[in-house]
Amino acid sequence: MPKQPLLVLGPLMPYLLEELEKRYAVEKLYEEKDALGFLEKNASRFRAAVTSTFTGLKADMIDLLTAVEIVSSFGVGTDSLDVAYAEKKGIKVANTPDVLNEDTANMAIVLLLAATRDLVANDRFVRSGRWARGENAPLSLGIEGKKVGLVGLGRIGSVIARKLEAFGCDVVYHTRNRKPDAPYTHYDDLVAMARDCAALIAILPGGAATQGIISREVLQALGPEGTFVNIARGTVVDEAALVELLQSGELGRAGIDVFVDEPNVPEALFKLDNVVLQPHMGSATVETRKAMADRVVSNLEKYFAAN
Ligand code: 8YV
Repeated sequence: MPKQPLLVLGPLMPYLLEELEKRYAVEKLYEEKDALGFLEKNASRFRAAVTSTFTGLKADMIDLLTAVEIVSSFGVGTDSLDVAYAEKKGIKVANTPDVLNEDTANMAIVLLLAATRDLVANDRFVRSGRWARGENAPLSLGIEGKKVGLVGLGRIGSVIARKLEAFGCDVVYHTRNRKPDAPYTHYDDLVAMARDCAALIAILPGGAATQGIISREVLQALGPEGTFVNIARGTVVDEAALVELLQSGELGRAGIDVFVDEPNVPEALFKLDNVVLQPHMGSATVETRKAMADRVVSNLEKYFAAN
């Protein structure tokens, strides 16, 4: 049987590409000099395509994928994928949920602990020789018994909540609608939750509906003793306010894995000791990225087995 043609829209990790090439006749759109011309001539040959949260899937691309029935995306986030338009065009969009929950949740916990314990600043303190010269690092903050607010309580948020309980934290959450099965206190009002909490963790989807939901007012309510952690999307927070309030100390500390214009990070953050920065590493472990890749493949396999 000739292999099913498969269109890959953007660069993928080598393991995933190898697994796809074992099963499909892979063609890489991003290597075509004239992608538009290529699609005009060849789109009718492709029933399936692969993309990622990084490459995305916009309406203009969907219009060019004239014969595509399924797009399998690497990543759980769909904010860069026009899922509604694709489904309107009868195209199924599949992502990679669940397999990244634990490692992404661990990144939230790592950033919370690293920020509250000034881990990176104290590492620099030692490397600078200041400790050896007799200086002492300032005391940092504990999280035991503290109220920690989750902005979002989906698959990853629920795993973070479970891990926070193991650290003796009092978990509360804010979502548009209360989750009847959630054993935690729900806050309708995000500012009120920030005021009551020692730390806020953003773990909600990106996109227009959540744009800037963590506003200047929310960050100010969290305050000089508060810590903000973001492993969701840069767009969910007012990034300019975040930078200003960390500089002025009106917001105590932050641990940030995602930014509005990745990989470009506001340089003002580089000089600050009260912020821990990561290059969007939430799911970036060998184990989890392999599991995500396997999920991209199994999404396609399941589709073709049934169609
Ligand atoms: C992605 C992520 O893997 O899954 C998501 O939504 O943000 C990450 O896990 C990363 O963006 C690579 O595309």
